[in-house]
Amino acid sequence: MSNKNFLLLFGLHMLISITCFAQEKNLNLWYTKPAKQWEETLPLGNGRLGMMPDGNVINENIVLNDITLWSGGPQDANNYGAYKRLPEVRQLILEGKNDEAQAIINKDFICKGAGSGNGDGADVPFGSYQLLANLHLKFEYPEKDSANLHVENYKRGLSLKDAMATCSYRINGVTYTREYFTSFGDDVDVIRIAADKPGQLNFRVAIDRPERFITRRVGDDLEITGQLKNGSGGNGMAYMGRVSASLTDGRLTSDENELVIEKATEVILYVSAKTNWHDANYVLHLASNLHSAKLKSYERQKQLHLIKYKKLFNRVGINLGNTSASDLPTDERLQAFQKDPTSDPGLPALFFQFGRYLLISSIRVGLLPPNLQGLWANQVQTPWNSDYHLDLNIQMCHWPVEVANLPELDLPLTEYVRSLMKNGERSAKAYYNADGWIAHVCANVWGFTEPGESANWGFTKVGPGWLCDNLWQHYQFTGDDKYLKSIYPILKGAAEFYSSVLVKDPKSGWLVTSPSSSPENSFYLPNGKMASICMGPTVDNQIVRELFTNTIYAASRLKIDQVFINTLSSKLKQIPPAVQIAKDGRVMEWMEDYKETESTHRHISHLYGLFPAPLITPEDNPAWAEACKKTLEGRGDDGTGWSLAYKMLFWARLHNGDRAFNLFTTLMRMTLKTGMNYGAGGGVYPNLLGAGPPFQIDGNLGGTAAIAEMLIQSHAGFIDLLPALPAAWKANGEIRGFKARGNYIVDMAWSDGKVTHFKISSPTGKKVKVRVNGKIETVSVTPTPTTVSIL
Ligand code: FUC
Repeated sequence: MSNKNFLLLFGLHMLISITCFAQEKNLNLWYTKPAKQWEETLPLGNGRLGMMPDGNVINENIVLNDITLWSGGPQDANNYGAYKRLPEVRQLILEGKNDEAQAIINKDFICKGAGSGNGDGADVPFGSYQLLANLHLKFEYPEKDSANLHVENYKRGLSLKDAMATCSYRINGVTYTREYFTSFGDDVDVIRIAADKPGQLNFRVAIDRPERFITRRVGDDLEITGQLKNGSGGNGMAYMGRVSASLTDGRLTSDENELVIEKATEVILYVSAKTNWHDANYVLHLASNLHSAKLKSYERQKQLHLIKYKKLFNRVGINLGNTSASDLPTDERLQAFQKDPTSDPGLPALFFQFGRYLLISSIRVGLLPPNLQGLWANQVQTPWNSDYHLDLNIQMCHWPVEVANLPELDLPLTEYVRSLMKNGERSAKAYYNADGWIAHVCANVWGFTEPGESANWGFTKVGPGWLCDNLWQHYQFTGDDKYLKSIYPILKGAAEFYSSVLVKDPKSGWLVTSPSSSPENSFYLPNGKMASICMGPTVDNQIVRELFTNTIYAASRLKIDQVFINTLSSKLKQIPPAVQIAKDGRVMEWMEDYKETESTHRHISHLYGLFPAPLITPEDNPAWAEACKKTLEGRGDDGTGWSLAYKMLFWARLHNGDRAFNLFTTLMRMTLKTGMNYGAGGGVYPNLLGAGPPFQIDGNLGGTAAIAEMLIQSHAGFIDLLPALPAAWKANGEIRGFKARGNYIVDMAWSDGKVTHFKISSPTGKKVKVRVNGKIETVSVTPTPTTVSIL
């Protein structure tokens, strides 16, 4: 082909790929009835403030959140003498007396005091993430008796494109509408309530919470204030919320602690809220946010909100095909999907974009990473305190961030991890007399790094290494050396910790962590007793291998710490291989081929090397990949929401798209159950939020990451297009704006299971290897997208 023709073709495909991205249809969740329980309400958030309206016609309840609002307070719960018993514990493990070792851990290697309160820590120093308040809107309609209200055309929904919820209905020929958003503009909650006939709005506004609050009127506004328990008998974090109404007509008065609105046509409610977390001037900031918001028109506020939100949301598009199923109300759609998962390829696309929406809504640069429920909570005692679980959950919440082109949203996690280091050094000394830092399983906004209250879950030490994997992914995707420099002390501190606690296993000669455990799982000793304390669980070996490798790379790239590099390099050679295969062909979870106490346990941490780490790939080690498959077969295809999502990710890395898709179907099982579940039965609520149950956002965000992983991977030294495409998405599809490691942006389209064209750009411009339709090719990449046609 002549150059001219090539250019022509090239230009043509550029044009095709730019113009052919079909608009995503229906990026909406919607329902024909108000929410009956919180798990049906629609989540709004601007990274700090959250709001969940239930859309009730007469008594609307809107749960309000602030991501910083925690009870409890700082504490030092380290048992400083603990490390002195390490030799004894290690010896017992070597003698196969893990149960006796565990008894010592349970006595001396746990935190002092109440710890996490076994997941109910609201009233102890650990604390709990809590709801901010309930905002009540009590409507009156001309027909006095609410039982006789004849409501027509009821509809409520959430637009992912606009980050706005709406609700509309008709009563007696009057159409009422409500619009809600947590403004990315002036950082306040905004609710517009309107009637299409003049003077029809009559309602009262109240605000409260289950405990520790005072409500009062301040001028025309309503104010709620209080201080949560610090867990030691005193006052902890302070908060304030203020509700203000703007009316175009009608009357605003107040009665006791309620705003009373009469005969209005349009009312805008603003809620400004703040806590004193890292903000001594929170009252002032609350007032100034409210003031700025009220100076602007509703339309202007909405415009500001949309501009800021869309800057992030619009970076990525996904189209897996659309059918009429996408027009169904979301709850019905979920049910139809269970009957025929192939009938609605729009649902996985919606779920993917919902995950991106949740990330944008629950993470703001400068604040905290999302907790177990992101930013949404309706209780004072949230499940597991809605804390930061470091043995998988917080990490999973960040897995979609980079590939879904929201890299800045990884930064709060980085800063959070940095903030744990100081206390983590204290815990490293107390329990292990070790250098570096450790944070165990449960962490909070108060810097809790001590072990949990029980050896069988609280003593796991994957935290530092697993968190460093997340930080490393940000570096891998962005290639930002300044960031690498900024995280180096975190990596180094984590590597120092593991380096300090490695001991030589006299049997194998390997260096392994001891004592440790495999997250939340336990095993039978040959004498039939149960234990979880062991040495060298596979996940630790994989984490140490990955962390040391990355830390060595970082130090070499930054040209620092040669002596430390030498130490790590020499230890790295003595770490067990990433995988050891058991007699039954599965990956061994522990150094010994123990039988696990629960064969379908939700945690599968010994496949950490398959995902998120790139230590096991089917290309480089097919035997290990086979062992991973056998392991997954053993664990089965059910579990909590997050466990289902993790299994999807594993199968995607094993290039089995259909298996991942089946798990996705299970993840889409609709439930209304809220009791704590540790086994089978995870899914989603009608509002698409992940159900462990209870609501945990990791199921959403893990599922989002998994959908991406089915379409594009980049961990094995090349960009892999359609590595695990299920039959259900084969016919046609396209993605736009996804990121690959190396700071590439990738668009592609496919038809009949084959990539038809793709486009890769990179601000730095370089050559990259791409596997496309089974063949690896090298593609030159420039800042302007290069379209490669496969036709
Ligand atoms: C771990 C998991 C549970 C739950 C909790 C928050 O304990 O094993 O399933 O996700 O964290």
